Formats: sequence, structure tokens, C-alpha cells
Amino acid sequence: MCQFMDDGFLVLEGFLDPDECDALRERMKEIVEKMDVPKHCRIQFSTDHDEQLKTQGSADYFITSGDKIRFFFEKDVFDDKGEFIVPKELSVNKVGHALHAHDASYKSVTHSPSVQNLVKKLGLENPVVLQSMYIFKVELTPHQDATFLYTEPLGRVMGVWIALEDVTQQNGCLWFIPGSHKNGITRRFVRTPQGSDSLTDFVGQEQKYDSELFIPTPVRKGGVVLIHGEVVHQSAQNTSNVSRHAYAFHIMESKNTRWSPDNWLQPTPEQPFPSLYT
Ligand code: AKG
Repeated sequence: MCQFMDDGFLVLEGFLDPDECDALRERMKEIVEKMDVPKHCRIQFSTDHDEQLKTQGSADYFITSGDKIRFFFEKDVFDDKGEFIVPKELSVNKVGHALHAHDASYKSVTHSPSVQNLVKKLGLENPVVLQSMYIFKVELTPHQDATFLYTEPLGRVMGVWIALEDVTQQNGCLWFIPGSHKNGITRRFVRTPQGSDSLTDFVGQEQKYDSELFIPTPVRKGGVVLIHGEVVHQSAQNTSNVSRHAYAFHIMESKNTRWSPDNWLQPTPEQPFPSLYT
């Protein structure tokens, strides 16, 4: 665990059994099979006004996804009538952000005794679950999770990223800059004041990072990667023909922590952030 504090990330192999990973993948297949395609994907796009509606619809769909199970798509997977032009199961790049709240299988793995014991070992007293997502594969430029999930003080957020398949450099493993969680953050993703053109915006700039500093973290199916909220990480495109599915959720030590009201993700009276410990 000391290594987690030094490096800002930690790989623990064999966290889930392979059959538990398969069950989570099967469950996701069913969820995707039954999904409602969001309205903004169905808008026919022929005028500037349509384009605006589509952009607004997609921003709204995102910002209200914190307490729901919603679907985020790859580019160019719908025709102009909103019909799939690729198989449904290949159209989605991410499902989020409250699988842990609405789906029994994902709830159960999020609150499993092994997760709870691990988090207890790290010394968290009142951890709560902020968000969860099933990641089919997204290419992510260098970032720190605290940019999106900001707290005062910093250092209270951790990602738990579970490989549901073998993850290699070829199919897009995570890359980290060891020790980069010690210098704060320089960019925030915030809700904008009412009446603004967009619902969210970035404030500040991501720093430029020397690509040589990143190290890859391949992990076998069932392994977990713990991600400190401020560690700089990225993932490259999956250039192989082997899929790379992962289930990830973020937790926060809620004791003596202020969750920023500017964060895009906000708890609601109906759905406050649930305690990780059950
Ligand atoms: C994150 O959850 O912060 C990630 O960077 C995940 C990226 C990935 O799964 O490729």
C-alpha cells in the first residue's frame, strides 16, 4: 500500500475470479441489448438548429447521467435517422455513471467484501461511491481524475479500475507518471453558471507532460488498478482486434472533505453518494 502512496497507482492482480469478470461482461451485454438509444442520437441533422439541439441534447444527457445508467457512443455509429450502422454491442464506448446504484451485479462487486477490505487497509473511514462506469474502450489523453472530481482538500478521491479482460499495451492499457499525484492540479472541469452557452467548461490548462515519463500498466483479467485522484494517466487507442473491457468506479473519503458544488457530478436528495461500507 506504501507503493500506492509513493507512485499514485497500484496494480493488484487476481482481485476478481475470471468467472466473476465473465458474469459482469455478460450482464453488460444484456444491458446494452435492452438500451434505449438517447433522443439526441435520433435527431436528424440537417440545419444549424438541429445541430444545436443535438449538441445541447448530448450535453444534457451527459450532465444528468450521474444517477442513471446511460450510454455514450463511438463516432459515426448512427445513420442520419439515428439507426445503428454498426452492431449495437460495438457502438458503445462507455456506460455510466451509476451502475453501482441501479444494477445488482455492479452494485455487488462495488460493495464486495474484497473492495471494502482493500479500502479499509488504505485507511479510509467514511468512503462513499461517487460514480461508476463500464469502459469498452476510450482513448484518453493525459489527465488527473481530480480535474473532474474535485474536492477540498485534494487527495480524497481514488479510482478502482477492474480489468474484465487481459489488458496489454496492444489493446490499450493505462499509462501513469509515477509520483505525479504530489503536485496538485492545473485544470478543472466545472458546471458553468446558468444561462451560459454550454453546461460545462474547462478552467485552466492541462500541463504538458513528457511522454517518456509514462509507464504502461498491463494487467491480467480480474486484476485491479488503484488510481489516486491526482496521478497523471492516459490510455491509448486499442489498435488490436482484442477487446479491452473494464469496470471502474471512484470513491471519496467523505470525512472532513468538501465535494465541490462546481463538479459536473452532483449527488441528489434522492440519490446521495452511497457509503462504500455496508
Ligand atoms: C479513468 O477512469 O480515469 C481512466 O483514465 C480510464 C481510461 C481507460 O479505461 O482507458
